Amino acid sequence: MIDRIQVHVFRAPTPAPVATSFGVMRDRPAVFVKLTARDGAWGWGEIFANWPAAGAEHRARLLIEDMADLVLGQPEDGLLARLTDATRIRALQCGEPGPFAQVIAGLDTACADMAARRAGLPLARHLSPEAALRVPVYASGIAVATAAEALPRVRARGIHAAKVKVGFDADADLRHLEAAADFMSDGRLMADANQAWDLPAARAFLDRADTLGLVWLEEPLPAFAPAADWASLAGAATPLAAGENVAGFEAFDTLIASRTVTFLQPDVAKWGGVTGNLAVARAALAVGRVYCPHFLGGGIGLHASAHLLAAAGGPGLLELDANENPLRDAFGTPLDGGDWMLGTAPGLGIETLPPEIARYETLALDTHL
Ligand code: SMN
Ligand code: MG
Repeated sequence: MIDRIQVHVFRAPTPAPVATSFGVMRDRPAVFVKLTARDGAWGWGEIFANWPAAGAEHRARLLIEDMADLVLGQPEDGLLARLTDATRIRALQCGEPGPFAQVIAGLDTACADMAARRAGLPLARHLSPEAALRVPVYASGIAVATAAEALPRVRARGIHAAKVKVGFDADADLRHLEAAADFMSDGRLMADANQAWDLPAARAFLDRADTLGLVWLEEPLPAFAPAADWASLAGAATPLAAGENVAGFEAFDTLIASRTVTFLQPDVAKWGGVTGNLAVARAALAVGRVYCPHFLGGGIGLHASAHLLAAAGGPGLLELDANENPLRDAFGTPLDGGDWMLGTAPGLGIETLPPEIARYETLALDTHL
């Protein structure tokens, strides 16, 4: 039974704002949540906080002030379904299904970490006894205009797969993308439009990029674009990727059944936590799709994404933000060449928040029975 909720909000300055087609991240936020059970067992999770810019502190307060009464005194098992159902009306009344789902995602991850710790197993092995303890990574968070400087640094780290952001200026994007594809010709290159285009613009981009050998083109359309639009792009030589802006089992089932997206990218901190993301991953793999967890945040969510990918299996890649972020790196970046090493510690392998991030803390809240 959950006895205590502790939530910590951090904001680290960033030397290089992360630019996307829809906006710029001017700092690096993170919301880490710890659940403690009556028997003393505990687990960590991460709640999505990248957007809106002021969202991190709001999610921590939403958890403590609007949801804790439905978490404390409840069993850890079945939290995702129970809390999703129990908060449905509150989320509707607040007009905030996203933040509620993101808080629940972090809580579910904490419950999964707790359960694996109780079993004395790494989370990946608790979810799947045969899970590998290393997964391949790709570098992300790179605006295509900066690829000429960023990609050599990525490859010098032994990472030979990278995703660049497009959707800024079509001609300039393609000029930079062609150079990036040439540089990555012996590696793997992906592009992410972050929902920047309508169908004609997406088709025009694909017509010019389809010969570059991209492993995937991510979110060429808004997640809410008609399925027929997604389907009309699916005939291109470049496979499509999406998922970071999809939430709910039904929505993912529909996306997977549409067969328009080859790479499914749910985000463990945005919806579903470990429970939801593992189910989506397995459903995708069962029909020959690929699970590539979306994640661009702090260290707890990244470790959880690595364990999820290892547990799900398949040819997917772990997203590793190439931008400086002390709220990620302080938890360790255990790379061996282009692989992330999970280690054999119980759960996520995270005992306490690294002391070096304390100076970035903006809010700490704590409530218990
Ligand atoms: C992304 C989204 C938001 C901020 C940075 C990067 C991107 C990703 O969609 O896939 O990481
Ligand atoms: Mg993306």
